[in-house]
Amino acid sequence: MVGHYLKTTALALALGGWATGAMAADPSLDLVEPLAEYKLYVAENTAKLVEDTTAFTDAVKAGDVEKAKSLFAPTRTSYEKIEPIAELFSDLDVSIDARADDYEQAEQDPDFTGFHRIEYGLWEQGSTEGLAEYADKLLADVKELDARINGLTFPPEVVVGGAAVLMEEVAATKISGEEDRYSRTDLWDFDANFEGAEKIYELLRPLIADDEADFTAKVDGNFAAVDEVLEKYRSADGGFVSYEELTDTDRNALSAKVNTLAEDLATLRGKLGLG
Ligand SMILES: [Cu+2]
Repeated sequence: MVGHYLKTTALALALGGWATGAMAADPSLDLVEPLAEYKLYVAENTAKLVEDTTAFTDAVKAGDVEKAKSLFAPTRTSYEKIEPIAELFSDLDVSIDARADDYEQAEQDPDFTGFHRIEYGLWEQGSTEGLAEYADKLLADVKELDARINGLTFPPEVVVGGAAVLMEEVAATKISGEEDRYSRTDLWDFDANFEGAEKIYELLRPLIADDEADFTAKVDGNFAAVDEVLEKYRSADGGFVSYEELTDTDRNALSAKVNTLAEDLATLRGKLGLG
């Protein structure tokens, strides 16, 4: 019954936008409110992304390598927080956040753009030479993303599924340190990815807490365990030390917890009656 009710609500959402949620008899069973709140969270992050990317690309264009390097990781966090729903803007995800391996000529490929292209220039080449066009493109792309969010429909199954998919990606590929390979700022991204996935979980948690107490206790515990590992690697400025400092023991611990989180979060859709 609960499942059926939620499915109906989800369908109404997908078909009719936000207003239909007002029909809900029991607001605690309603996905509309958490999804609306999640949309706000995303919008806050894209607004911050525009602000931070403006400062970052200004530094790149001013030729200030050190300043640009110092702004790289913190600028990315607001993007990494909304990565669970990146499939809703996959074209921009490619131009903003793709890796060199996605291109035939890797770093030399003219189509390789975005944060990681600039990261390559700053760390591998130690220069901002030739980066101005990538800076302009990156800023235009994040502005486009920010402008799109308001008009974007957030299908509940994508939001709920996205948290699990992102945890899977962290466990399968990001854990190898492939994302920020030139700057070694991967721990910043991990932290933001966990925060973004946890945000979704926390917004939905009240809907299942009564019926699934063992499940929520387990997921809560695994998020806390991940946090505990990451906290060991905090730097004095509130950021994170280089990914190279992560010990094998901690890498394995992280990997195990993230795998479990991915598996557990993958069952959330079913628990919420989303097919
Ligand atoms: Cu990313």
